[in-house]
Amino acid sequence: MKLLFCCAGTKPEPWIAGLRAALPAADVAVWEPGAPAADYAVVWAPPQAFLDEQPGLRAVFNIGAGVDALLKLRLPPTARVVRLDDAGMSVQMAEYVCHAVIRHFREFDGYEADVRQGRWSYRKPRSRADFAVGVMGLGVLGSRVAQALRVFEFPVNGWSRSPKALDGVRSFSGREGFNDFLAASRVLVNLLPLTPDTQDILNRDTLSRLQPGGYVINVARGAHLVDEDLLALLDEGHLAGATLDVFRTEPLPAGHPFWTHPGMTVTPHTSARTLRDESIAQIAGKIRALEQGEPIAGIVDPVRGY
Ligand code: NDP
Ligand code: OXD
Repeated sequence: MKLLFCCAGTKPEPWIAGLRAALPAADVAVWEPGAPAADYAVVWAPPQAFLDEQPGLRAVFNIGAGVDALLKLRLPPTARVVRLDDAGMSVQMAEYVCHAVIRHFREFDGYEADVRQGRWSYRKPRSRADFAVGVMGLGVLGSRVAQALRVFEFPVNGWSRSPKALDGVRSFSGREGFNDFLAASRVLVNLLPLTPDTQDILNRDTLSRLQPGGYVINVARGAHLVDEDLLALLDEGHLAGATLDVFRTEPLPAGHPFWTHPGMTVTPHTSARTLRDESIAQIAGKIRALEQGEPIAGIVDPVRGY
């Protein structure tokens, strides 16, 4: 069985060594143009030429959870696209989002600014009942995030395509449930996949429906958010701030207003990193299952887009 590795911006040597150790019977190599036909591919942002050269691939393993960029390419007709299924990402995402929510709720940025100026001052405690958090997307990452927020006793709303039953999380679903979900939320966390249905979903109309003093946390994809609409609602005072980890153009271009806007916290697409060892173990386990004719989790539905 032959496996090719083709991941832009990723040092291949440790991945190749790890994949060889996990799959001793496999022939594992870094893709180069003209490579012989392979059965499986491990990819991140591969060139179209790679996929065109490998029409016989049985499965393409994406070393990320989001497959929006991969699905824009022409894929081998029989290849299943397989996303990373947690592999150590959900706990990181829960840390990141809880940190952002708590930092905002407890006004820790205000305290940091005070202390830097030598000021010992108190702020009035806020009621967490006034800070309902709405989590868009209750999949592998969103459901973990929603449950982590419940530990801190925030009211938590969740929105997904199909209804969900998560302990302590108020479930809203479908287009018909979206406006009620927004109206019930003050802090909005985006963990949707980027698909034609969800592109630009964070816009003036939807963000205006959040409770006054709303706060936006986007950890999914930059193209979910209409940048100018967020900036306008911040400037008008309907929104209190935002924490953004993902952007339409990455790295965030120099001079973009998000770098310096007060109330805005920016991080460089780092909320949930791909962990090499966990990912290799998961991919190798799935390849062994496929070789035995067994079903695997994490197969992407190309029509749904996630
Ligand atoms: P999943 O596929 O497991 O979950 C997606 C969720 O979104 C599901 O609950 C699904 O509903 C819901 N959903 C999809 N489309 C719609 C829609 N049109 N309306 C309402 N709900 C919808 O994805 P993950 O949780 O694993 O990951 C989510 C995204 O997070 C990734 O696609 C990626 O873009 C981003 N990500 C960002 C990272 C970062 O470092 N910033 C790291 C990893 C991922 P249903 O359950 O009903 O199908
Ligand atoms: C992912 C990401 O989709 O890192 O896994 O954004």
